[in-house]
Amino acid sequence: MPEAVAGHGGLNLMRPLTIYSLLTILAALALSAAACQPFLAGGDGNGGTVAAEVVAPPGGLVVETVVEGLEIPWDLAFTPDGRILVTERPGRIRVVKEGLLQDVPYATIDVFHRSEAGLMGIALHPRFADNGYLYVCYTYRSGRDTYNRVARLTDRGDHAADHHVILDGIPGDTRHDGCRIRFGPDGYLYVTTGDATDPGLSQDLHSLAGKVLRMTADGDAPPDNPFPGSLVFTWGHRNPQGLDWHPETGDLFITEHGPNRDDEVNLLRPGGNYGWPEVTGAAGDPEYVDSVLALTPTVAIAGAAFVSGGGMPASWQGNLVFAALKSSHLQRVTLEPPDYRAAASRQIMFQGRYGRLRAVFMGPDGYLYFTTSNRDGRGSPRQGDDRLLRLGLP
Ligand SMILES: [Ca+2]
Repeated sequence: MPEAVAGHGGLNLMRPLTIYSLLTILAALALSAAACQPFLAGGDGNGGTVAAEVVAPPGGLVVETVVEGLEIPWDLAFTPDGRILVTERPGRIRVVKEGLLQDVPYATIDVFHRSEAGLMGIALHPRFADNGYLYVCYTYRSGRDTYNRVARLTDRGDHAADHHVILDGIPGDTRHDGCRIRFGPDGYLYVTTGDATDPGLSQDLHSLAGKVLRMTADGDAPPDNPFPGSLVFTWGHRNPQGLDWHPETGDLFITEHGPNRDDEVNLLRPGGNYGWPEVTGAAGDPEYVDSVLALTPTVAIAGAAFVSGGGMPASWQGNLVFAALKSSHLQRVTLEPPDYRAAASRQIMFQGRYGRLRAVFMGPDGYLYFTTSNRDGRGSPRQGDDRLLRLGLP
């Protein structure tokens, strides 16, 4: 017998069924509405109203497992001679040679591995083929204090040696350590730093925390940095962990973890203040730079890369792909021509299929590489985790 008003305590099979049916109908309505209305308007620079379309794994593309059995792979680098270097957060650089993950680490680094902290970014010097220089960013302890640093290593074939610190004393903590590092088209090294859970530091131009830093390969300030003599390129960041340049325009974009709202994709303008902790997303305050895209609810936005290469479809070229840790997906953002500075549409892919995803990297072979992060203490490890995966045309 149906019950008009649900009471507590009574055994009633009808009620859950009814609610379930109602939810099913609502979900179906939502799906059909989404299908009829593919995307909200983009390109108005309002930083975050572009709706995401959840799509099945893209037709024609395949995902291959490159290697498995990694532990919290955080970042990747491809050497000119075909090796893949993978940082593992506990403090190892692993090497994939001729498709095989070598048992012996390429390098072991003494890091402070706790919660989100540890060994993170890796980048090769633009003239790596000549000088063998590679750079890493990691967390360390000094007394009772926690910091991050950038160090240079030298390739010795099967291993790396000559650990040389180029910048240290970046405020750190067990969370919000930034540490994505990349050499730009201008030959300078860009380093993201987090607020080290002290948000006020992001608004302090004398602190290295909550910034994107720009430096020479020796850790010095380039002559054309926006604040003379300072490494600071942009400020007011919370915890940026993705960084790449648009293949056509050369614009630098970052992804940045928001608090309980507004994960951000930002286009960096030299000297720009991106607002944290005063504002988030696209606040419309002239003192701060609005985000290109803001995601609420947050997805825990992580690594990011622009697509450019023959292993990916023509329609994907110039799209920004980023990984989501918490929401366990890849997201593809199409930017609005002709200047590619506003989001036009976005798609969510592989929802939940591989678990938490962290690094995204455009391989020199034209395929898009990404990594799982299910062994980081916040996921559910599956067989083979963590994995390095490759997405592309068959
Ligand atoms: Ca911001």
